Amino acid sequence: MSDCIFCLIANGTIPAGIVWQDERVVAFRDLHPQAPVHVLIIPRAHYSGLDDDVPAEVYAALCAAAPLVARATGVADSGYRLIVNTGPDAGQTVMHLHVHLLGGAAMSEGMVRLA
Ligand code: DGP
Repeated sequence: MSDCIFCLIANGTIPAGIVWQDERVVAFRDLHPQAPVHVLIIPRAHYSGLDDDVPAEVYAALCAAAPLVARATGVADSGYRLIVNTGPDAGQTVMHLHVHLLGGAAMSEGMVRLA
């Protein structure tokens, strides 16, 4: 989608701190980090969120990317948390499916809330 900020990041039009990518998935640093390591993992293809008939292979690619992104950002051994905000009550602000990967410090309750 031409007006989707994450599509523009995925296709290189808008710069972002990309930490890992392959043919299906791009991972980049969140603009407003909630943890020492806060990366967004997105599919290159546009889906607005979990309710957008996302093919199973897209979920597989996102999940498979997570440990590789964790390794690339140095949190694979210390641990990390994955979060998918869905809809207004969860505080989803960008309507392009994305997985938050958080790590780099012991989790506190505050790090769970990403609204
Ligand atoms: P969510 O609340 O789950 O929709 O999270 C969206 C996240 O996207 C939020 O933590 C901030 C981040 N974000 C929004 N715009 C940009 C951007 O232009 N660049 C980057 N790197 N992150 C962005």
